Amino acid sequence: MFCFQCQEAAGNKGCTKGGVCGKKPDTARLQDLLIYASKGLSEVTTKLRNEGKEVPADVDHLITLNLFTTITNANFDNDVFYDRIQMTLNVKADLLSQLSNKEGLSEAALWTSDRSEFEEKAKSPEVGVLSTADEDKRSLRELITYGLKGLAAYMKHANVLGFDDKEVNIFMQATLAKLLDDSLTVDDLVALTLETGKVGVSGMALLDKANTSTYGNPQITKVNIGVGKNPGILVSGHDLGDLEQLLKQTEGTGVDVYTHSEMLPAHYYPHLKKYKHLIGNYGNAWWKQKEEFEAFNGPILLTTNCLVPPKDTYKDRLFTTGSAGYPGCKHIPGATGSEKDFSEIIELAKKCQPPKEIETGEIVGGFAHEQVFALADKVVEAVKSGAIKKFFVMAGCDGRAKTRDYYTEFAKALPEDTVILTAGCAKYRYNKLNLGDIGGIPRVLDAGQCNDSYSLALIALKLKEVFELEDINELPLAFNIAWYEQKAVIVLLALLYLGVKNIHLGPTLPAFLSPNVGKVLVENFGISGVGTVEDDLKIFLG
Ligand code: FSO
Ligand code: SF4
Repeated sequence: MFCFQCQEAAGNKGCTKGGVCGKKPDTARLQDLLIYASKGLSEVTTKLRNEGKEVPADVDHLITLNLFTTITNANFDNDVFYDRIQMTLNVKADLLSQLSNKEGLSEAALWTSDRSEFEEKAKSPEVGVLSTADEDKRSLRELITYGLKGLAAYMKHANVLGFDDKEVNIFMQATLAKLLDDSLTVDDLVALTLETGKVGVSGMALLDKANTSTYGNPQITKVNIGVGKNPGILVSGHDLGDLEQLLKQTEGTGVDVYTHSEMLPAHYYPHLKKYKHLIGNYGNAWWKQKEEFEAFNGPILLTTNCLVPPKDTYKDRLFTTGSAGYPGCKHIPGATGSEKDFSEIIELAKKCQPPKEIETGEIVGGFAHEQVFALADKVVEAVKSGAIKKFFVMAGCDGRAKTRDYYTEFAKALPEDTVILTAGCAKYRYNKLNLGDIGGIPRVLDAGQCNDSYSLALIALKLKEVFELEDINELPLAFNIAWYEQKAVIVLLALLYLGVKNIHLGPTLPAFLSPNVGKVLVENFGISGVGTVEDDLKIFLG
C-alpha cells in the first residue's frame, strides 16, 4: 500500500505498512481501486455528455459517495469497497454500451472484472498513487483527487437534503477523467487545481444553501457540555439529515440525543434546536473517541468520518451509516435522502446506563454568516475603535498529534484585542479556554463544521465590502489553519481561488506536495507551515 492523503502520513512521507489511522493495507488498496474505477466511470460519463447524452443523477451520486467513502477515517470495511467497485463497474458497463465512439478510451475506462479479481487488480502498477511516476504530476494529481474527495463530501451532504448542482458533478467527473490523461502537463494540472478550488466554492455554497434552507440560519447558542439523567444516543460525524431523523424517531421515547465532535454545530440551527431531547454536546474532537465513547455508556451513531478503530468494550454499541463503516459494527442502511430506521439503536439505548459526566458547563457558538452579518455594526465599530485589532481564521481539523498543542498555545497567546474565527473540529483546541469577549463579541466565533468554512469566506468578503477594500488581503485578517483530511484540502483550494494569500498551514505541510509543487504554492500564494507560537505571533502581528 501507499497512502499519503492525510496529515498523519507516516514520517510525513506516506503509510506503507498499514495506516497510522488504522487502515489495513488490503483496505487501502481496495480504496485505490475504487478511485481507479470511479475515474474510469467518469471518463465514460464525460464522453457520453460530449455526445449530448444524459447521465442520470444516480450515477453522479454513486461517484460522489465512492469518493467520500475513501476519505480518511470514513470506512474501514473491505466488503463495502468490494460492493462499491462492483456497482461502479456494472454502471460503467451499462453506460459504455450507450457510448457511440469508444475510440481512445483509457485502460481504466475499459476495465471490466468481477470480485474474484479485485484483490489482484488492486495490486497492479496502474492502480494507486504510485502509478504516476513523475513526482510533480503525481503530487498535483493527488492534490486534485483529495480536493475532489472533500468536494464529494460536501456534495453528498447537500444531496441528502435534496440539493444538487449538475455543473459541479460534471466538473468533478471531467476532472477525474483528466487525471487519467497522460498528455496533461504540470502547467495544465496547476490550472486544474485552481479550477477545482473555484468549483469547490460552488459546492460549499450549495451545501450552505441546503443546510440553511432546511434548518434555518445558525443562531448564537449556548450548548450544554454536561449530561442529563436519561439514557442517551451519541451522534458523531457531519450528517445533519441523519441527526434530524434520529431526533424525530427518539421523540417521546425517554432517550436523549447528544452530539459529538463535528456534530456540535447542529445545536445552532433553529430547526434542530427545537428538539428538547437534543441535550448537549458530549466530549471533544474525533480522536478522543476511545475514552469518550467508552464513558458515554449508550449507543453511538457515526454518520461520516472521523472514525477511530473502536475498542471491543464499546464496539457492540457503535453503529455506522452513510459513508462510514467498520467491520463488525452494525451499519444502518439507507440511500441518499431516504428514511432510515434507527429503531435498533433506540431500543439498545433504553437498556443502557445514562452517560457518565466528563465535563460540565456551556460553550457558545452559532456565528455563521447571517448571525455575524446581524452583528456587523458592532463588529465594524469594534474594528474602527481599535477594540478589535485583528481576526485570526483558525479553522480546520483537530488530530492526535502532540504538535497540535501549538494551536491551544497560539490561541492562549493571542493578544486580547484579537478574535478567532473558527469552523471544524480544530475548535476543540481552544473553545473551552474561556478567552472572554470584546464588548460582547466572543473572542472565539464558531461558524460550525468544517463544512461551514464557506461562512468564514463570506464573513471575510463582507468585511472587505464594509471597509471598502480592493483586496481581501488588506483586511486585518490572518489565516492559521490546521488540516487533517481531504475536506480541508478543498477548503484550502477554495481559499486560494478566492485570492487569500499567506495562509499558514499546520501542524505539518502535506506529504503529497512535492518540493516543486510546494514551491508553486509558496511563490504564488505565500503558503507556509507553522513555526513556534512566539515566532508565528511576531510574523502575524508584525
Ligand atoms: Fe474534523 Fe474529521 Fe470536520 Fe474533518 S471530524 S477532521 S476536515 O473529518 O471533517 O473537522
Ligand atoms: Fe496514512 Fe492518512 Fe492514508 Fe491513513 S489516510 S493510511 S494515516 S496517509
